Amino acid sequence: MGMSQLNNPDSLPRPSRRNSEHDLPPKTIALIFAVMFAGLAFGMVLLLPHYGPRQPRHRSALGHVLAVSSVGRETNGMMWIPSGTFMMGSESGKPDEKPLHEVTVNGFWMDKTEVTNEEFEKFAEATGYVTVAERKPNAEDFPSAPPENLVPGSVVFMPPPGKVSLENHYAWWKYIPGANWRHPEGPDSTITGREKHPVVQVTWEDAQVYAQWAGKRLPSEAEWERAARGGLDRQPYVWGAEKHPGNKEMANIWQGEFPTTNTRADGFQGTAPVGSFPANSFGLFDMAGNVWEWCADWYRPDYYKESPALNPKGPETGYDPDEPQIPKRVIRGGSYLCSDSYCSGYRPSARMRAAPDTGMSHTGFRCVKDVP
Ligand SMILES: [Ca+2]
Ligand SMILES: [Ca+2]
Repeated sequence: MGMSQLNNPDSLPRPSRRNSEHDLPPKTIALIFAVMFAGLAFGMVLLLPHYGPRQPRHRSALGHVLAVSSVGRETNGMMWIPSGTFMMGSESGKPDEKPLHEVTVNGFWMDKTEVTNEEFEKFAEATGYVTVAERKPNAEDFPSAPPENLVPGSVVFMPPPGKVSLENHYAWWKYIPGANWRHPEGPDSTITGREKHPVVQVTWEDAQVYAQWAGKRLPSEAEWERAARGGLDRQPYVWGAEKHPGNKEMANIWQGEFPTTNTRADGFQGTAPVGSFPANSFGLFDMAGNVWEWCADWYRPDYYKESPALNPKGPETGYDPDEPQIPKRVIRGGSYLCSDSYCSGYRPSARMRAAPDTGMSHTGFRCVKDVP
């Protein structure tokens, strides 16, 4: 069984399969499973309350059962990502994904899912925090903007009525007054009924404040990619090599012609409730698609040429050649707007960047935590 199958419940070893392969008498099988489940229960009692590195995976059939179970090593909605060495980047990806290079990161805990509206609401209620999009922009920060444009708001995806050049992203991104995390598409929109959807319209600064409040932090870009790959080596997708294993849609992305025609083949036009698609081998949901996720690092397209091999934390400053005047932070994982014709940003090696003071309707975050 390949590791890519670990996230597919249909591929877990089953008693019937083992029985037919080895032709064991029923009593022996019963004994094996009694021992297995007793060991499993004991293991869970030992493991669950503790922080620390996971046991190494075993390759036997029994080991697979245990490995799949230890992937469920969860505390307060966070999964343990064991320390490890992996190949970061891609040989065949975009220039900023090169060179493919070896990186080692220490173990850490990571939120199983993107932070949801419900979770962000708890934070906002507890702290009274007002997000960037809810504040009136300062005239000093935007000296060239006419005063009537200095109104709170955020950037919203608005599909253009017809075919447009993919070079001009202003054709589908609009600054909408009154858009913020409570009203993701503008003042008339609401998050009611979207409690389990990822929060959007949060800036890097908003995400930082939330993380601090939660006793967590944003992941480094290397931690994010290590977690997204789920222990798979150099695979194009977070679930493995095939785009549609078993003909299934594995992530909430965009099917059809971007940005005009979304066929919703995966069932979702916009964001989906977190965890609507299979988890990766580390038990993390939506590491491909749904919403982009803020990372702690500054973005530089050439960073991989010089990044340290151990726990890289990103460059000292941000640089986006397309907008050199605006330093950007890294976002990862792609979103419901990622199509193969346009960004393919849901690949685990794909890098993207965004202005840290700007919220968007396709960008959220999740947090990580170190071993205390
Ligand atoms: Ca979709
Ligand atoms: Ca995501």
